[in-house]
Amino acid sequence: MTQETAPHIFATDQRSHWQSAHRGIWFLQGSNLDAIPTLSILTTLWDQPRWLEAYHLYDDHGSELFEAICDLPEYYLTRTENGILETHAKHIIAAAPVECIVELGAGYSKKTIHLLSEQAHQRGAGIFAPIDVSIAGLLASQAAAHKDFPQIDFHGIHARYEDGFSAIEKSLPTLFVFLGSTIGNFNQTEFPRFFRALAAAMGPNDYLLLGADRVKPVKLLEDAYNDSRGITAAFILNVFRNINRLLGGNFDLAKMRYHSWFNPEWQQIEMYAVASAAQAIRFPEANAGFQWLKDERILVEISRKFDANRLQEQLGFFGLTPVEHFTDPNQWFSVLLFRKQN
Ligand code: AVI
Repeated sequence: MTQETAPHIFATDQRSHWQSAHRGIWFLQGSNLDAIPTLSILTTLWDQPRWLEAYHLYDDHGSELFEAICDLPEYYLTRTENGILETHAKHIIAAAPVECIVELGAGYSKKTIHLLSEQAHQRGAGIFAPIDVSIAGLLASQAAAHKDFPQIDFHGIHARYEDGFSAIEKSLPTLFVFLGSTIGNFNQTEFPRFFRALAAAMGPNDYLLLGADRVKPVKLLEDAYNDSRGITAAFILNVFRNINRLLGGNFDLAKMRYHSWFNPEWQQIEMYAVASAAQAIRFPEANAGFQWLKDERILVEISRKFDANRLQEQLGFFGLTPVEHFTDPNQWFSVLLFRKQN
């Protein structure tokens, strides 16, 4: 633990709650990111249909598998969004005159480099504050940022999105960046809850840059989530290995298979684990269990696909005004810039 004072990116009444774990990396005192999410897992597995919250997918192995997904030929999302950012970073940074860039769920911040590079070029200085629950990801982006952008101050925020963005000083002109179409993984309850909290945390004239995958021909969508190398299947089924580890469960990965499809009515890819044989699931530590019937599905993740105009209208209800819409030549993906109303 170092004895640094929390920087001015945090609101005055928040500063005393943040401590630095490593130099330039901050965490919220008293928050326990390692708390075992027993209640979430047990509750949703007892729902009908059974389902899981997507964040359980990202243990260390899950995070590695997701990085591998991003490089798959079928998974057009990452390279398409990266191309949009590379082409339009100059315009985005010129349109958003900010001092600070806060990235939500930054991972290794690979795509954000285009924005940092323009910030350094156009303004000669700035602050980069990625928020992530992975300390490894934050340390990697810190090392990269120090090396490539010494003129940009780095403050990594080791926290859940909401704890992180709610602590940012409202008078600091900030661009919040939420890429990768991660909003697509939020369900109908999580989506408004997230935007209500984010909009409330934004100061007047702050900006939001949002990456959103668009509705497109079904074959392209379904191939992106059912790759020929089986990496997506491994990523989705790995959640049960994680649950076994966290809760002492006995899911048998050899007795389940991956199934995904595009649900046209809900405009979302749905990713399931299907029991290929009946399994008596037990969680001895919680004194609980259920019978997972043959062919019964557990919904592990959804990935919603958007209509960019409707999304802009929806965010308008949260006080976010559309500023610009950037897309790729195929119009597969949208990067949307919004401004918080005064
Ligand atoms: C992180 N998220 C935006 C990915 C997606 O495309 O919905 C997660 C993913 N799941 C399977 N493949 C990729």
